[in-house]
Amino acid sequence: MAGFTDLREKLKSMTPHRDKVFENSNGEKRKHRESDDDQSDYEERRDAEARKVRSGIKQANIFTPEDCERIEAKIDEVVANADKGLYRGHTVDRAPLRNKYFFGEGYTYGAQLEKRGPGQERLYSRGEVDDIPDWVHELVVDRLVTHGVIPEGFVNSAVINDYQPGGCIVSHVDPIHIFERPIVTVSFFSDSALCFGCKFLFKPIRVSEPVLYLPVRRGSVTVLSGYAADDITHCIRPQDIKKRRAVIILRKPRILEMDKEQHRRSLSSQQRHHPDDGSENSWRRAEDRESASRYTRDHTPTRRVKMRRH
Ligand SMILES: O=C(O)CCC(=O)C(=O)O
Repeated sequence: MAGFTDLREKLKSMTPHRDKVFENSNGEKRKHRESDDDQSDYEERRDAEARKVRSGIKQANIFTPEDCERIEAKIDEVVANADKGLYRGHTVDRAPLRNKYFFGEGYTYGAQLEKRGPGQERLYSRGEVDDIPDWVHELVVDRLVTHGVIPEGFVNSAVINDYQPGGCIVSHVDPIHIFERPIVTVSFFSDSALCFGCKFLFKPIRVSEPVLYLPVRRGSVTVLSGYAADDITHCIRPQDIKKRRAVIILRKPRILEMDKEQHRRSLSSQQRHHPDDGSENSWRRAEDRESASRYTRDHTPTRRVKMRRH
């Protein structure tokens, strides 16, 4: 039996790092470990990937500290309104150390547990979240249009994330079937970093080294498209939120073909079962049915399974 008497021998026999002897051009021999090759291959691949990510990122400093102060005061008003319960049901999404406020269009994450996950997200129907506040257009979107960052009329979804120190957003790709590119974010209150290509582990929370670490300073605009938006995940790590930070995410949701199909089907079934009596109530019922058909979150109050949100 090939037994090992010394554990160190056993470990040596198991390690993949076998030494090779290389001779360089002047005849000197030097030891080279396979692990060095692996390491440098890995680093090259990582650098190449970081370059691809960079090619899909643009950043600009458009908002002065004074602009930031005005916008931050408005964000505080949003927080106060939410605390007073002034918003519609799905405008506010609270999570530990991170609250989200959806305006214009909000999205949810799929109906049942087995159907949740990337690709299953759906837009809420119109009216489920509040409209984009005027100040977001006046103070933020219009400036971005003036500076040529986005075309006029591009934005119809504005989400505010408000992070407390240690808050985070796990690695994700903004759903490609929901949002057009680019994805535009503007940072407020404090400096932080957007990281690409991290893996999260939980209990306790740990995050792997990023492929790319991108500082996102107060007042800076970050525009993601191409590889940076579609082919690699991005996240905010807990260690990168040292003070309260907020971000406004400006996007354009696509009109979903499956939503249009569901809409068409619900309208024809509505015609069959509830011929229009012309009253305000019939109009409301039609709206409710349309809502229900597009609205895919499990509303059963007793079965709201908590999922990992970003
Ligand atoms: O906080 C940020 O800068 C990014 C937020 C983000 O990726 C998201 O909410 O989807």
